[in-house]
Amino acid sequence: MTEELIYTRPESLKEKKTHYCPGCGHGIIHKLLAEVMDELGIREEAIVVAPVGCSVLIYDYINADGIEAAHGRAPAVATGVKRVHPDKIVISYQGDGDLLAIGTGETIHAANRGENISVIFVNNAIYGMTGGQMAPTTMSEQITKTTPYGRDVEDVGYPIRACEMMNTLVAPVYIERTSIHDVKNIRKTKKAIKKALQNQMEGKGYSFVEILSTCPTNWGVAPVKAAQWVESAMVPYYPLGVFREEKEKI
Ligand SMILES: Cc1ncc(C[n+]2csc(CCOP(=O)(O)OP(=O)(O)O)c2C)c(N)n1
Ligand code: SF4
Repeated sequence: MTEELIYTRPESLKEKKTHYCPGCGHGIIHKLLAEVMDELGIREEAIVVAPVGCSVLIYDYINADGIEAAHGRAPAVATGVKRVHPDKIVISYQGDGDLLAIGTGETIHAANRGENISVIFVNNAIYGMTGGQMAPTTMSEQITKTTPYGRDVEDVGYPIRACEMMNTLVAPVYIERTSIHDVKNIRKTKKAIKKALQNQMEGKGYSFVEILSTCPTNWGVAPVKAAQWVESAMVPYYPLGVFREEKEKI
């Protein structure tokens, strides 16, 4: 009997034991990013901007150059890196606390300037790293450490839909929301990441991929339940799909 090797670790992914919790979406998304980098042959051209949050250690996993930004400042750092090194492929990888709380200003203005960068936004509806506080994307009535009776939208506002907000801007060329709650959607997510990187390689401009993800630990559920909750609670409020595929004509 001959044995066929059907899976190998992408070259762009380091051989490193994961620090992520079981069922965390970050590990899946890192692997997709690494696979896409291999497929596009850009491992040596890529510069990954690490956020503050659980994925701060992305530079321990992705086998490419990287730079760490202060909390929320990844789009500003990515802008600087890309402008100094226009031939590099600059990827800003951020969570919801990073991108949509402390970094909202940087996020909107980098998108509005149409920087030729690719932003991967991991929306797990909570602050993972710091122990599960409410994020801007926390769902209505969702229990977190800072909303023990559920998110009261009258008190703290409604969860922010990042893609819809981005879609009000003229400059972005590509805006899509995907999810990693099942295999079909993991595959779609990979395609979206690829498109965002290809756009940059072709000099098209700013691409934004929001990925609905899981944080079983801070949601207080097992991994399978976490994936089900993404589908049943998050997807209806955060609809999946392409919001923009090319620059809006004005
Ligand atoms: C200016 C600043 N404010 C707050 C913090 C504390 N802090 C570190 S990570 C984090 C939350 C990160 O959550 P998110 O971006 O959603 O990423 P996740 O851990 O869920 O992947 C916070 C509030 C900080 N490091 N710097
Ligand atoms: S706390 Fe949440 S986001 Fe952080 S590693 Fe664990 S599951 Fe992932």
